[in-house]
Amino acid sequence: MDVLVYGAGALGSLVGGLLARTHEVTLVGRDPHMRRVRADGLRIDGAIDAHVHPRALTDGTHRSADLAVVTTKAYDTDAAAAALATGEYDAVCSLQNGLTEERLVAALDPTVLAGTASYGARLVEPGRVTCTGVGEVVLGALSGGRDPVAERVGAAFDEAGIETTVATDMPRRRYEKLAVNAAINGPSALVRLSNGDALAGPGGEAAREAAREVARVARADGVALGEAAAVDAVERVAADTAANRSSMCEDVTAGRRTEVDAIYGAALDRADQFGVPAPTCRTIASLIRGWEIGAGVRPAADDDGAATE
Ligand code: KPL
Repeated sequence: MDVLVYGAGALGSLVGGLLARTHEVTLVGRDPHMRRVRADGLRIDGAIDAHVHPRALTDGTHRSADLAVVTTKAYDTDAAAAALATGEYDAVCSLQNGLTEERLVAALDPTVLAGTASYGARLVEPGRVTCTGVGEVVLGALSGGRDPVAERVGAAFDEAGIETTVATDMPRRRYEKLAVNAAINGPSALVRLSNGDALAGPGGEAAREAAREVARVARADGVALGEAAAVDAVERVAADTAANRSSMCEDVTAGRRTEVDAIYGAALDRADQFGVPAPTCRTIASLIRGWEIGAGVRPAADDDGAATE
């Protein structure tokens, strides 16, 4: 299969690099990483060892492939969609945090698959990504059910040795992932602790409550996700990634913009739409947005604390 990976940061490079063991892969990312991959190939170390030679570009416009995998930060989704809209793809699959797929659907003609990836990845230097944990890719039709395109993409991932599940219940899985992100990412970023320590400490109860709120929003949206199931998923991911720091914790530590809007913003938009109270998610969102404004990585705030770009 011909695959273009749009957003070759840590996770995109890992997934793209693993796919490149069996498929024709083009990575789209930033220099100096792309320059190094072009010159010396991409080295994967840590839990998986590989040295592969995908194409590496900094411009993802006017390309074509069987599949585009989107792995950008959630706030770059619209830019990714605009670039992909200039090319030709049979299918597009998001492996991003947050509920980004609807934005891809709004901008693109091809089938958009929903996906999650629990592989741990760290871009240690240009041209080298460390796999910090072998996880799983789950993908499937955005609105659920069986989908022949998802089956084909799942088979291609499997062929490349990526642990893959083709799921028929992506609406529930997307909300479960949102609950996990809402529970772990904000609280761990606020206390600057690893996922395990953040959940075990005094912030753990707020984290679990954020997950319960997302489960209530899911149910109001017609998706059967119980509060206990959402909390169980949080405990499982926190245990599996106990020593890792969440992407939001890494972003805050590095003084970068976070995915607060795609995670908490998405949950709160839906909470407001369905009239579900979500005070914990709202508090976490306002604290993270407040940090972003103070750090100069977010424009001034309106009354809700949302950016007024
Ligand atoms: O998705 C994650 C992230 O760091 O962004 C984890 C920590 C696995 C769950 O919130």
